[in-house]
Amino acid sequence: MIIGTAGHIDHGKTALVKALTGVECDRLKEEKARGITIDLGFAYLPTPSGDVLGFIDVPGHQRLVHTMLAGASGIDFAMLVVAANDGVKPQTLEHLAIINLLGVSRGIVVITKSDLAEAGALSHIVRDIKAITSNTVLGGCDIVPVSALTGDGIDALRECLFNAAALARERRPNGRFRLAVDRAFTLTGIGVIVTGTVLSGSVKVGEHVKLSPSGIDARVRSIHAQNRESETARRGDRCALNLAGADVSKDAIHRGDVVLDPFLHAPTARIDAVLQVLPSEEKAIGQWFPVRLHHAAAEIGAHIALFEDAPIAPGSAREVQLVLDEALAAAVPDRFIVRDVSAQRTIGGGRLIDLRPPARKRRTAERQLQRRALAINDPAEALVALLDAPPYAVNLSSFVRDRALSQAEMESLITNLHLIALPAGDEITVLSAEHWKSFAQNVLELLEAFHGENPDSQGMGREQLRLAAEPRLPFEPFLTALQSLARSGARSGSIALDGAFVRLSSHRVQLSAADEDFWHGIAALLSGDVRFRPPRVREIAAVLGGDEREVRRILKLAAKLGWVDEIAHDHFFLRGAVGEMVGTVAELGSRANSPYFAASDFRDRFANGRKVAIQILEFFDRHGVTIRKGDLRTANRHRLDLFGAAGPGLENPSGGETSPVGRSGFKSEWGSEPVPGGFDSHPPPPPSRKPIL
Ligand SMILES: Nc1nc2c(ncn2[C@@H]2O[C@H](COP(=O)(O)OP(=O)(O)OP(=O)(O)O)[C@@H](O)[C@H]2O)c(=O)[nH]1
Ligand SMILES: [Mg+2]
Repeated sequence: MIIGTAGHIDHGKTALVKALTGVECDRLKEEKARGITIDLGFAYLPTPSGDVLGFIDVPGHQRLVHTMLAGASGIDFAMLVVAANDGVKPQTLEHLAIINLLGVSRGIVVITKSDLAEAGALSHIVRDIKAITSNTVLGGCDIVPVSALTGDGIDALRECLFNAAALARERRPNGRFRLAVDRAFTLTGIGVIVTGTVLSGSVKVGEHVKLSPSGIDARVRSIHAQNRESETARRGDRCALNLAGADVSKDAIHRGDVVLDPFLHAPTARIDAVLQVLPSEEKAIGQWFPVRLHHAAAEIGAHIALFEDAPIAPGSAREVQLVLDEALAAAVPDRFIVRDVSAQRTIGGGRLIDLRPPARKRRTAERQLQRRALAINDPAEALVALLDAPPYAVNLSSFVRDRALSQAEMESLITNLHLIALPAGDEITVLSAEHWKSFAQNVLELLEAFHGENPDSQGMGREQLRLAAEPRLPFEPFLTALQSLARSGARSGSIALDGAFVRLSSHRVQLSAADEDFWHGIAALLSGDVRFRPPRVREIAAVLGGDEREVRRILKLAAKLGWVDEIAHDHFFLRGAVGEMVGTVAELGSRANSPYFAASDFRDRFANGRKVAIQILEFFDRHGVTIRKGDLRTANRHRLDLFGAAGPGLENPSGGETSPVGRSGFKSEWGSEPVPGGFDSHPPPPPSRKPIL
């Protein structure tokens, strides 16, 4: 358990910690000379049960509230100190307000200097203390008088703290690792040490971490947890980490940085929050109000953006957007405090609810619904509410990252809430079972309507389908969703994918017998060794002895059906050959040291001459398969599957093997299997069914 002092200057906080632990926290020369605390002090006290209590001693000076905040944000238990001979003073109130806003729900009030109390004074002070704490987290807590000078009451107080520690909820190391740095220094022969409180998760010696927001990589060389050498640092421990890494130095690390699991590194400068304004504030908080934002041990300039025009009245709470001067390493639902820009007073504080809010459309009804869901502390409850608000699909990977949840916690969200997970690349998008069902239904209805209106079309363009389908999914999860539907469709006969087109499995475009014969004649001329330099319309007509216009008509029809692609005017390539060439683009574009390739690199693979090679590449440019930069190009991995499927009715019409690189290109595009698959996956899978992640 970490105990933090709080209270007005000179009220005896440091003397109290010394009386309890024997440790003198005021070590700086200036602190000794002036008799005040300037920086945070740390002390430890072993308990009879073998535990260790950590103490953070903070300054009471009104100009050092920012330092008090850096210390107070890592504590579990507050020890609010009031001197018997001085009573309640401004920083007694300000520190109490801060403890309250930080949600430090456990604590005690200690009346110090009881030896200086005049007769009858104690009862007055107790009355005042009850009055100021009544509507705060410390309301109804114990109030104990002590004297650090005579030792009166110290043993009883120590006993109280031991009891509180024993009652403390066991802090399981849940979430991913985060430690808020309050000090960084170098120890001769050891290296860089950072100290701070572990906010979530745990870390072991030897593990890799990142410093955020700087992004510096480090390895944990050794750990001291609660003042003892340890293999692990856990949530709630005060720790010293010895960090090693090429860019790790004392000067590169600052108070306020966060050491974290590399997965969590995603600093942000715009955050939605719930802000509670203190009743002591004289004026309402208006639009774009400038503040100093305190979060964990960090302090950053920020502005408050309101979602409504009316200012926030003192004593009330409102959702706001915090726009920060610099990026911050935060998590939901971390607490924060805001103070005025001249650092004279605390204005209010609250909870962070969304680390990546949109900059625009902040006031829409849709966004309000999302904020209401995001403001829920419990991750499972928040996710359920979020999945029930538009757009009904949530990027679970960023949801769990921004709440610092572990992989196991993410998996149990999917299982316990019976979510449909759509993995795409490194990210997982989820839908509720109910919305997945309506999505699947809607896709079927849209395709049916499309075929009705376009009977001779191969299918609906998948982007057109994506934009029409409800709920609307982002591009990559949408592809995974279609794959899933197509796979389940193989059993229940529903949808099929032909490259960039989607159709009902039952939909077939029929050619007349004569056209079919003619097409087979043409296809034979386009396939085999010549598939990368096939004859043009005129040449085909000459060979087959047919009319050029007829050849063109059949080829245009075949193009509509996705069997061929018109690379240049009157120059048609079989879809399979185009797929193979995309495979080569994928291969050239994934070379580790030179992902950009020249037209000649491409031409050399197919021996089809410079002019044709350039026409093919320009065709790929138009379809977004390649990205052009001057005379060079690279592959656009999001489009590599556009020409993935060969035309129906022809077994491998190109007559060649599909290049293995092309195949792997498609595979990586589709990512892993969706979970669970398809229409007939309802009712939701039993909880025991482990998601494929
Ligand atoms: N008589 C008496 N004096 C005390 C007691 N506790 C502290 N003092 C004296 O009060 C003065 C201030 O004590 P500190 O412990 O430094 O006060 P503080 O709250 O830590 O002050 P800041 O950290 O600067 O806010 C010192 O001169 C102490 O010796 C006490 O119980 N009795
Ligand atoms: Mg002090």
